[in-house]
Amino acid sequence: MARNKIALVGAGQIGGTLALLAGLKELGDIAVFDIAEGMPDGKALDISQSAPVEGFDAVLTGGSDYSVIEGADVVIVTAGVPRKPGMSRDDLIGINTGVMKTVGAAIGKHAPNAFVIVITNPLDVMVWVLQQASGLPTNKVVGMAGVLDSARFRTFLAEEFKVSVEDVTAFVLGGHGDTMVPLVRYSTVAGIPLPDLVKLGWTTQEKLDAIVQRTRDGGAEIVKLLKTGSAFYAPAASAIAMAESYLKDKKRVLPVAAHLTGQYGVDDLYVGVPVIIGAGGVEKIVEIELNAEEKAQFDSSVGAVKTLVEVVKNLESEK
Ligand code: TXD
Repeated sequence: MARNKIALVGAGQIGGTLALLAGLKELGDIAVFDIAEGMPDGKALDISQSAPVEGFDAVLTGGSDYSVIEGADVVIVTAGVPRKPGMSRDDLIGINTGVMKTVGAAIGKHAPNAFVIVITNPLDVMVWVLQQASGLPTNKVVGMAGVLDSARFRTFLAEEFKVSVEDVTAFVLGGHGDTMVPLVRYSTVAGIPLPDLVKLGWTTQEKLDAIVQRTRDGGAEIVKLLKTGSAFYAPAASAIAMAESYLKDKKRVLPVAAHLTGQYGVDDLYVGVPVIIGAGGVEKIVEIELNAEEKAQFDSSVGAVKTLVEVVKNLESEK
């Protein structure tokens, strides 16, 4: 069986980590693209030299010509500008909209059959722009945010409960950003919902509320510490989990930014919801019941995404 090909558009902090992880997991051959000349070639060469030590087989290529992504099975997009301290994700919108249009068109031309995972911020609107520019079907273009947001939630919960991160499941809905909706009653330790653990005295409601807030601010906490960029290890690991579910047809149920056409009362927007990812891309959007409070939070999150999509549409009409 021929190896799969994973193309990474953007070879910065997340792109480089994606290349290393894809190699270590033997997901396939890896093509790295970036406009910074020489840099993707350098990273590809460096990582290929880790292969004999780590014991994986993958051909790594890098370049600044879109021909390197030709025929890719998966494309992961991190191209653009990251946040600096004090900047909101939305400040990035102007620059990154232009980048998404170029990248989307290139994917449509060179990798029209790929499963595309967008990471560039502001996520929910960037994935919308890229899908339109690419002409790829909506079930093959998704955004990565929920896996990362729920991983952050799981990390903090495991720390609080002093249990393995593996036994903590967490559920996060909505847009990526300050309006994300961590769903406490669908989050568990080995199947026991968090509200029950409060009743059992494992934690208090106050502590749980603080963890939810820390999850919402998870990205900013890291930006503040790093000072020169945003998180990259956990974002890369999260996107790789999505790519792996597609390539291996694992049918994992993961929170991703998916294109909604009426589900959750939302039409033609990308918003974070649980989906099944398999060989068909997004094979099913899972619609869960939300109570009034959750629905209100979800709607306000959707409202924030909608506002940004309007900003992009206005950018267009100003031209
Ligand atoms: O949950 C999430 N979705 C995120 C998103 C979590 C963390 C970071 N998130 C966003 O990912 C972040 O706000 C950025 O928009 C992206 C990429 O973050 P990264 O930390 O990898 O940024 P870098 O290191 O600056 O890398 C971006 C690369 C850099 O090498 C540029 O030269 C390149 O993108 N770049 C381009 N590549 C191709 N084509 C174009 N036009 C282009 N413009 C810049």
